[in-house]
Amino acid sequence: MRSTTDAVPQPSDEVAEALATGAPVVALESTIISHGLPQPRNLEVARELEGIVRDEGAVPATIAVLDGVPRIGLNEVELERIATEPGLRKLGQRDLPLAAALKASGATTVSATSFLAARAGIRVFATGGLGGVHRHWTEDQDESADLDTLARTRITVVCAGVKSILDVPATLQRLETRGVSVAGFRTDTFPGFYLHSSGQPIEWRIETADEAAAVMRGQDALGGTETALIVANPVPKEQQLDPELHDRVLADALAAAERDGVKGQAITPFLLGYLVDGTKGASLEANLAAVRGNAALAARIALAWSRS
Ligand code: PSU
Ligand code: MN
Repeated sequence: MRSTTDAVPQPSDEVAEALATGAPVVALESTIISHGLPQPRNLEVARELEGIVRDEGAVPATIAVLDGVPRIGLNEVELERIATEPGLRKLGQRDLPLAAALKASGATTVSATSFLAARAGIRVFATGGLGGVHRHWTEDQDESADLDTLARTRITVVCAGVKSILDVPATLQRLETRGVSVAGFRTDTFPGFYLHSSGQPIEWRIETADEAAAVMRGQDALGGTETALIVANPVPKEQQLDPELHDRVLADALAAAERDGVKGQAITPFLLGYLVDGTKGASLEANLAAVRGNAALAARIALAWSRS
């Protein structure tokens, strides 16, 4: 039989040791670094997120594919590659076997990161905003692979909702249809990524990291299809983007994407970049505030999970 070892997720020594001893570990994605944030801020943020997870007492595991190998936990030099390497690919779950075979490097989206984290034995993952159903879905059926992966992967994703560039009600509907559990963290409405609230109600609310861990135990006890838990953690109101500015610049961004024919994998980075420019960096600050909060909460959930 041929060896398949190259495609097997490879944890760093630190992550392997943490997993072996049952210590808390938090997975972090890399597409937000390579495609979601402008340079040189992206490298600072990559380091900062790892620091936040450590300060809370958990081990960070930033995930990416380097020279075909899925890596779980990156060192300083590898993190720098993700932040600076020109033309780095954006890899969803379906791209992983191709990257492995062709020894390609790429940053992993929520779908690829969730898949690899779960395979490596990591249960908790922090990101900014999930992908979802795009506006104009009826024309091009653009729905992020994030949703499909979360419908069949046992992972807890802490996020500030889904990116507000999307059709949020349609995305929530898809999560319901696909059986993905959603809980608001100290909120009754689904967060709006850059905004504290998207205005969409959600049915379940939890107040503590221990409650999140209890839900995770419930998932395992019930068995059945391996589905994810989304812990929707809003950006604090004081740090959100001004809603009026958000709506105005987003409308411009969507019109620009349509005019320029931006589609597929390129549309999310295009719209996020447009918002950063159009808000003179204010959207970036709100995005970062959301991600920081998610990294800290994910670490607290990983701690509660490791104790349970
Ligand atoms: N969250 C952020 N910024 C990002 C992303 C998430 O704050 O750039 C990335 C994630 O990797 C997510 C991806 O999986 O955007 C969604 O891309 P698409 O819509 O092409 O599936
Ligand atoms: Mn897409």
